[in-house]
Order: sequence, then structure tokens, then C-alpha cells
Amino acid sequence: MKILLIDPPGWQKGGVNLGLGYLASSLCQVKHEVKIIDLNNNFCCDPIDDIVKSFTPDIIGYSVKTATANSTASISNRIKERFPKVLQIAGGPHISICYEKFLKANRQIKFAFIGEGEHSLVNFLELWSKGVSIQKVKGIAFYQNDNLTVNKREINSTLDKLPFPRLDLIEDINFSQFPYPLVTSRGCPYDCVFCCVGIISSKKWRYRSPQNVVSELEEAKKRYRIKRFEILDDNFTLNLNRAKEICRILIKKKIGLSWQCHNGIRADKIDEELAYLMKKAGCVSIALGIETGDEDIFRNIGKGETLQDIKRAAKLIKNAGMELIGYFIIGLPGDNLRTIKKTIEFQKTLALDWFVYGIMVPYPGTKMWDYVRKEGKILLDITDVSHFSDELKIPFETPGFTASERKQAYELTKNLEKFYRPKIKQLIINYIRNEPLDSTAVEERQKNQEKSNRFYINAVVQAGIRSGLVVVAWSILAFILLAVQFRKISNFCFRRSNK
Ligand code: B12
Ligand code: SF4
Repeated sequence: MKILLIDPPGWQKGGVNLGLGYLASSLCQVKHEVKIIDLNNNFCCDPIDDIVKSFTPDIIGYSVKTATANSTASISNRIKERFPKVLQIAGGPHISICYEKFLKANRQIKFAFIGEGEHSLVNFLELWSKGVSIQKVKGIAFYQNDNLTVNKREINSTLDKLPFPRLDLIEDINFSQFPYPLVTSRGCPYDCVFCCVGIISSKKWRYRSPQNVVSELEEAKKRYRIKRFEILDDNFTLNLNRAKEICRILIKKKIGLSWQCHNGIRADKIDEELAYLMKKAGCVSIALGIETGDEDIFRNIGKGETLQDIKRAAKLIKNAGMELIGYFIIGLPGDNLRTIKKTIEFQKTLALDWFVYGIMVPYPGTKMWDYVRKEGKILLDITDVSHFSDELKIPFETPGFTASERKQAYELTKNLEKFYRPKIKQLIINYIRNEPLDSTAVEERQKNQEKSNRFYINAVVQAGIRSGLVVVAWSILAFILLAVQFRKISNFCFRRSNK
């Protein structure tokens, strides 16, 4: 069958949809024909209608985040109007949580896929193409008349068996524009109040073997000529020994790729040896989800870490010579202007190279979602906000932290950026372009910095000498003038006394 997979547009560019790459490789393995359209990065400029006309897919599948739920609805409505025979299906984080509401509001989408889609989609297509009942396919939800059928999903525990993602099937992809996305494990056992990963990818942490991970990178290097990659795991270092082993193999094989962990690692899941091995294996930049600098709030957000863990991890990362990024949230339960100021003070004690303060967006399925419904007042449709956006939108308020105070808090954090300006500017540019600072770039920058320091020292010394000379010259001139005046006066007095 022909399947067109679409990543609908949101506000953020820079990363490609790896989930669709994984689906594509599983579908190709059983001889389906697949095309992926990325509507976030403008790799492909043809209008969707033209692509559908020329590719003539049997099925169109959308990957939906809460932030792209609205755009999915409008694209799929248009497709239904113009190509009524194409079967439309959807999966992804938003669907895994809100399948019922989404299917109800979007009857043009006939099937929702809950959780990981590789096995259920292959199974579904096998039956669908034969015209056999799909009633028992795992991990799907669908309406028959007004009755919703929901089949329990499967949690894939044999990740090594999955074929490597086929990102080359993304129309007109340009690999130089983003780091190669790598997922070495799926799922997360923790319970942070603001995070929905446990529902999307399950609480069971499943991992790939270090050999399998490195093989993917070797293949990507050959096939796509990648120079850098990004680890997108929710919990890359949960098992320290496995993470160390991945690094050791990368070092041994002299893989020569620079990489980053901007999705963050846990502060309590790094030690000195791991930090050293990561750096040696090419890691140039790591993010920590710090969230808040207030101990009470930190204790209540379900992270199971302490601020001490954050300080320790920050030190280890910096000492190992990697860039350190901190993510903070404005609007956690108990937050107010005072606690944000406290967070800012805490932030200053960490040697961060860059930081991001995001306005809290309560996603469905999270504890935060329930908290806001109980304690707060929703101000916006959350499908319309993003926590890292430059455009300030406040999705909810609480009696202790009003919308205008949240704006004030955000402004305070924005002002902080001034102190980081030169470095921040470079990092933001790199982040937008998705270019981590690789080690050579860091060295180059240090050399330039030293050069410019020397330049400033020379300039100061020279200025000192010059101004010294000027002072001496003026002093001599003043002395001469004074001497002349003195002579005139004494001559005058002498003449008068003679008279
Ligand atoms: C990489 C990433 C990004 C990248 C790439 C985005 C992209 N174009 O796909 C970037 C950095 C750009 C990004 C941006 C955002 N992201 Co993001 N991101 C992730 C991250 C860390 C990894 C995603 C990933 O690759 N997973 C691995 C693959 C294998 O899994 P998958 O994508 O879920 O796909 C599987 C299934 O979902 C399913 N599936 C997916 N699509 C489809 C389609 C069909 C037809 C079928 C059958 C099945 C199916 O099968 C796939 C294979 O098993 C996740 C965390 C996570 N665990 O999901 C957050 C996550 C998805 N992001 C999230 C958010 C909130 C955002 C932003 C809104 C943040 C913001 N900046 O404000 C933006 C919105 C993006 C936009 N377009 O505007 C939330 C989503 C919450 C929600 N309810 O939607 C997550 C879950 C993070 C979190 N902890 O809350 N993100
Ligand atoms: S924020 Fe990280 S540690 Fe917390 S639940 Fe989400 S993925 Fe797990």
C-alpha cells in the first residue's frame, strides 16, 4: 500500500519527527511504499494537495502533538474534502492521551493509534489491505457509529529488533540543518507533575543495547554523512553503566561525531566517570531540567531529586568541559513572584552557559492538568500555547500567582539574559540552527577570547602610557607658565621696590 505520513506544522522548527522515521522503516520492511512530509522545517515546498495528487496514497497518517492538534484538524478536513477516498489515521503524543476527544471532534480521522505505532500499524495495514477485520489490532481506537472501541496498546520491549529509522524518506530532507535524532531508550518511571511521557511512552523504561545504538550511528554516518547527533531519550542515563558503555564504544571506534543531550538528563543520574566519558565520546552540551530553585516546590513536583543533586551534576558537567543548559518553569504548584526571584538567585549560583524559562503549560494527562482544574483558572486553549515560545501567552492563573504576576516573572527572567548576552546570543543562534558548539568550535572561541583579552590588555596599557605622557606634558607646560608668571611678578615687585 502507499502511505503518506505527515508531521503537521507547529511553531517550532529544528527537529525532525523521528517517530515517523521509525514507522516508515517498519512499513518499508514489509514492502509498503512510504513518503514523509515535514511541515515544520520547510524541506519540501510543494503544496500538500499536489503531493497527494502525485503520490496517490491509500492512507494518510498524522503525527500529532497537542501543539499541532489544530493544524492536523484543518489539514485533514481539507484532505477529506478534496480526496474523500483516502483513509486518514493519526498517532503521536496528543493522540496517545486524548484519542477519544480527538476522534470525536475529528470524524474525518477514522483510527487513532495509542502509544508506539510500529507493530500496530504494520498489523493494521496487513489486515486492512486484505479487507479483513481490524477489530483486534492492539493499540487502536475507533468509532463505529457512536460507540468507541479502544484496544489496549502493546509496550515494545525488544527495541533492538526495530529497523533503524528511515529519515531519508522525509521529502527533500537536508541533514545539515539539524543534528541526527537518536533515541536509545523509551519510557520513564518517574512522575514529574508537568510531564506526560509516562502516559505516552509508558512508565516502563526499555533500552537498546550499546552495540545496537552505535551501529545506528555508524550507518547514519555512512548513509546520511551526519556530523553530529542529538540524544532525545527521556532518560538516557537512567542506567549509568549502559550510558558509559555507549560512550566507551564511541571512543573505541573513534566515531568522530559531536553530540548533545538537549532533551536533558537527570541530575541524579550522572557521576564523574560518566561526565568524563561523555565528553571524551564527543558530547559537547548537556541540559538539566532544574525547574525551580525553591526547595519546597522542588520537593513537591515528583522529580525525586534534590537541589543538591542539581548543584552536583552542574559541577560535574562543567568540570568535564561540556556546555551546561538549565531549563526552568514559571508556574509550578506553589510558585509566585517571590519563588521565581528565589529561582533566579539559585540559577546564578550555577555556572550555566545558557538557560530557558518556560511558562508552565498544563498538558492533558499530567498532574498539573488536574491541579489547574482544581486550583486555578484556565485562560487559553492549551493547543494554542507553547512553553518556550517568544510570544508570551499565559495559559492559566492561580489566586497566589495571577496572569499579570506571571508576565512580570517572565520579564524578570528575560532581563537576566542581558548578563549572558554574548554567550546567550551565540547559543541561541546555535540552538535555532540546532548547531551544538562542537569541541573545535569551543577551542576556537576560547582562542579568540584569549586573543581579544590580550587586545584589551594591550589597549589599556597603551592608553595608560598615552595618558601618562599627556599628564607629564601638561605638567611641564603648566610649570613653564607658572615660572614665567612668577618671573613677571618678581620683576614687577623688584621694580616697585627700586622706585
Ligand atoms: C524530539 C522532540 C521534539 C522536537 C521534534 C519535534 C517533531 N517535529 O517531531 C522539537 C524540539 C522540535 C519538539 C518541539 C516541541 N515539543 Co517535543 N518532544 C520531543 C521528544 C523529546 C522526543 C520525540 C521522539 O522522537 N520520540 C521518539 C519516537 C519514536 O516516538 P514518537 O514521536 O512518540 O512516535 C511514536 C508514537 O507516538 C507513534 N506515532 C507517532 N506519530 C504517529 C503517526 C501515526 C499515523 C501512527 C500510526 C503512530 C504514530 O508511533 C511512533 C513510533 O513508535 C518528546 C518526548 C517524548 N518522549 O515523546 C517531546 C514531546 C513530544 N514534545 C512535547 C512538546 C510539548 C513540544 C512543544 C510543544 C514544546 C514547545 N516548544 O513549546 C514543541 C511543539 C512542536 C511543534 N511542531 O511546534 C511534549 C508533547 C506533549 C503533548 N501533549 O503533545 C513531549 C512529549 C515532551 C514532554 N515531556 O511533554 N519536540
Ligand atoms: S520530566 Fe523527565 S524524569 Fe520527569 S517524568 Fe518526564 S521524562 Fe521522566
